[in-house]
Amino acid sequence: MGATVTPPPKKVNRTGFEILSYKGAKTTLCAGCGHNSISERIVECFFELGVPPWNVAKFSGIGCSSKSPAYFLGLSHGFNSVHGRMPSVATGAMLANRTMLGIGVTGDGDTASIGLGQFMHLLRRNLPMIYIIEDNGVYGLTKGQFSATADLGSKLKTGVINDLPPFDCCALALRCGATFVARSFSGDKKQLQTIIKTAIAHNGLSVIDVISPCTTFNDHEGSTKSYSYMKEHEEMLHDLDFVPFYEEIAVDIPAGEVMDVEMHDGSKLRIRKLGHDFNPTNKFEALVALDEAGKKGEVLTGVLYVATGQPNFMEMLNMEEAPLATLPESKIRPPKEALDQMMEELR
Ligand SMILES: Cc1ncc(C[n+]2csc(CCOP(=O)(O)OP(=O)(O)O)c2C)c(N)n1
Ligand code: SF4
Ligand SMILES: [Mg+2]
Repeated sequence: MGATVTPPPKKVNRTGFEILSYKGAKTTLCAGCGHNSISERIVECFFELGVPPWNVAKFSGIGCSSKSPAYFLGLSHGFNSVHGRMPSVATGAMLANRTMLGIGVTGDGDTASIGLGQFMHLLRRNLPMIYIIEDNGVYGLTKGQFSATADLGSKLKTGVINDLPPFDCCALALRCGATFVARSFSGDKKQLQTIIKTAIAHNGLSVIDVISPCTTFNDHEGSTKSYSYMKEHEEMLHDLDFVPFYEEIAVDIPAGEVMDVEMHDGSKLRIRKLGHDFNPTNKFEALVALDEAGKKGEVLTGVLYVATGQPNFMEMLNMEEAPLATLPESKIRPPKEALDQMMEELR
């Protein structure tokens, strides 16, 4: 008889789940599409932080990007809504059950073209959810027309040049009230992971604009959303680390080089200066930095703004902690006397 081989123990997270519990269906997106890398980062972040997948609600609109939620967190709740209308669906769902951790994944077309009005109202409400824009500058699903985030002068494969100025979703998010605003690149595994983990810990709206090249329609010479353009023009604001609340690491850090931002749950976003003297708690600095980078054709990545301690939409509305569907009749129906009094007043 041969010796029995014991398989290595399966890696589980702090809540006892394997990474398999965080995966979704096999992707149907094109090979090399940036959106696939973002799905992989979402899987890793939720697994590593030990978030139970059934406590997560996924939302999307229409587009290649909006198909992504099928490819991560297969055990979570999900709603694939109408083109550009994800914010209102997500707002309703999150109000109905504020115990859920909400994550929306959408495209630049879904957000900045048809969905711009919905996006702006989401921003001013500080709804506690993560809102990821998979930004490739085109409508990938409908064969690569320019979207409203396409840069001035960017060229399509057909040779057509974009002659309209872009909407910068991060600048909009800063101006209209989001309390965590970041930009990253689908090809930067570590930075994107840290940003998503921080967004998971943030109590408010987190907008993450991820430059996510479309290999089929917008990854050529002349495009400003291609892998090669990003490699040459990405300008990192800082080096980032995320320390979860359950894992405090004591490291000796020379004063002045590092800034820790304490998140709602006690986790820390650790920000180490690179070349820039930049304070991500100052919204005005972020807007100026974006404007200056835009003029030079650079793409600034990192955490542009973080404001902790601001009331989120549910707190402003003084909503019940419990999901609305679980409330007893005594809490959702006015008593008979109140109805009688109302009728009396209408007489
Ligand atoms: C109301 C409506 N208008 C137009 C369309 C056609 N349409 C489907 S996806 C899409 C754009 C998708 O672009 P984006 O959100 O950037 O996602 P990507 O495919 O680039 O990831 C459009 C215009 C639609 N499905 N519904
Ligand atoms: S068309 Fe573009 S955005 Fe859509 S899956 Fe293919 S590479 Fe990705
Ligand atoms: Mg797009």
